[in-house]
Amino acid sequence: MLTRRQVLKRGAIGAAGLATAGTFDAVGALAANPAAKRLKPYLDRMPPLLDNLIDATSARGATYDVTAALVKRKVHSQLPAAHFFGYLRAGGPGINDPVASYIGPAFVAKRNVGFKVRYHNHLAPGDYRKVFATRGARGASYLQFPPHPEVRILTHLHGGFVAGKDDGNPYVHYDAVPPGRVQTVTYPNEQQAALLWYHDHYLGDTRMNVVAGLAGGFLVRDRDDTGNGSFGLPHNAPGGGLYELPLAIQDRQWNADGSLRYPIDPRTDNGPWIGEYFGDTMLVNGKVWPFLVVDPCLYRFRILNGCNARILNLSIPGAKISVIGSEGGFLPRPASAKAIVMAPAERYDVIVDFAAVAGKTTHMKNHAPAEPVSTPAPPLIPVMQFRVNAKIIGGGHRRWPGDLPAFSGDLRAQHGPPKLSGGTVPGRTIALNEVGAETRNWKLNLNANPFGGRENTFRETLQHNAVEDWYFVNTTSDTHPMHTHLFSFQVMGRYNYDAEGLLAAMGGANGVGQVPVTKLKKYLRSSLLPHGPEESGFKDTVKANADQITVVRARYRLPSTALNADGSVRGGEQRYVHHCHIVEHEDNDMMERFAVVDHAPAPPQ
Ligand SMILES: [Cu+2]
Repeated sequence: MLTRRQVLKRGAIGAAGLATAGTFDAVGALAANPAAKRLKPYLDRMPPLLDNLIDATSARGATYDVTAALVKRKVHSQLPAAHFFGYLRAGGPGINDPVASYIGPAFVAKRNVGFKVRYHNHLAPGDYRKVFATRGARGASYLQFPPHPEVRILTHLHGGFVAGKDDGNPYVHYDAVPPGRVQTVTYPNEQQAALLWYHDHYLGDTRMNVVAGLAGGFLVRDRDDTGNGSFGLPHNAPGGGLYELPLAIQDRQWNADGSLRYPIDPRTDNGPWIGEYFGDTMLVNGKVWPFLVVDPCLYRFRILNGCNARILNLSIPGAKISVIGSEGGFLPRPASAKAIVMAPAERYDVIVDFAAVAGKTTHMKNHAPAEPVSTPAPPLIPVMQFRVNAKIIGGGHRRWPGDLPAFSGDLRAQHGPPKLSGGTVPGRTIALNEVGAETRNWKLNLNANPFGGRENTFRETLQHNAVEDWYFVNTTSDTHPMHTHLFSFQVMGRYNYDAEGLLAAMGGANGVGQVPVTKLKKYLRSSLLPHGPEESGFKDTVKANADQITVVRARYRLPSTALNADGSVRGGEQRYVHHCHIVEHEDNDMMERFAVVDHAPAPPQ
């Protein structure tokens, strides 16, 4: 399977090819896909996902079993049921349950209550062909697969503060989990309340495994965020209304037979490859363009951008929106917002007030994000419908929450400005490169070093407990959502810079390598621009925009499961990766290894 990643390039069908779909229709571009046009929106109820939980809040040390298997699900009432990959739990929806969502069970964890999970791979050879049965103008896309494509998986807890061996990353588990095998992990949950998610991370096939359905939610609760109305937050009443709901948003394409459509480059012969996957329908919690009946009061939506590549810009006309949290937990203070721009894997914790639209219908919409965000995605505006009751009938309230819990561990306040703005915090550059865009030799990497095979030893070596700034230097023409495993960070801000000048001076065959931070100074074209108000908390995924250097600050802490009794790093080092979360990019080498050790040299300055 690995040869697929190593051999393939995306060819000429790049981002621009998808955006101007006219020349691409023979192999399944958006314009050539009639299935979406026939689908009537807002026919299907949004699955709340709360009926498929693994409550792990009380059983310290318990073990839960989750099985990845071929499932049959129906994503829209006008489409037949079709095959997906699903994570299943005992007592949850079965293999053949058209009503259920393909999204996996949501774990509910409690801070400092650890547990184990066994992820079983029950996917069989040939299951790719059952999911990706695209019949395009040039035949079936499954002809691109080898005759017996084995489905390997590797489950990563995104946002999880875990030891390297429990992380589910290709630095530790390069060969992933073959069919019939089990991945056993320990989640200590030594972290603040937040919405995490688990999803596949098998290098080279992540984009297929995720688009096929291998993802689920993971909610951490703590003293501040009990889920029972702490801080006046909307919550789910037992037997009553549901006021705290996950919204997992994903774009997908479909064939008329209800099966997934993944447009392909016809010139490849060992698996479908495109530069970015953009859908022409939007799903929330596993249903296409669903509706949700709401009361005219406050809701708490835990929004996940679960798309492979699409950057969302979400708004709800008539409703008042306030962002209270991001990937790492609550913000220091709520941030009111007209729209929320979310790249793949970003999560926002949002309060929405429907009072002003009582008795009416409103919609969540997705408009093209404004600059400096840059994305080749074709437009896809409708997301979901809200049918607002005239009166509150489920026990909800309209009392806007007051102060959020005290914000702790603020690295921004404690350590001053970044080095390039006169500060003293050590910095490290991570250069984002795209070489030969729109050509057959298209390739991506970080720091001029493609992730490559297991023989690649290039990595960032980080000292346990050190505080550092990372400078994501984007030399490409698009926004990339950069995601760090293990640690969450604070966004310090962004500098505009002269990308062409930097490329001309320091670019090689693989783009720009790891430049000492101080060498970036002469290319800056602005002072440090402030981060958005919704970026004021801790995050694990940040939008690194084109023509900008995005600075984030982190402390490289490790969980107890990665430390010896004397506080030293277990095994001498703990291994992780960081990468772009456009899944097609992550599969195409835009990923880098890092290790946390007891004593590391300072980064090049
Ligand atoms: Cu990317």
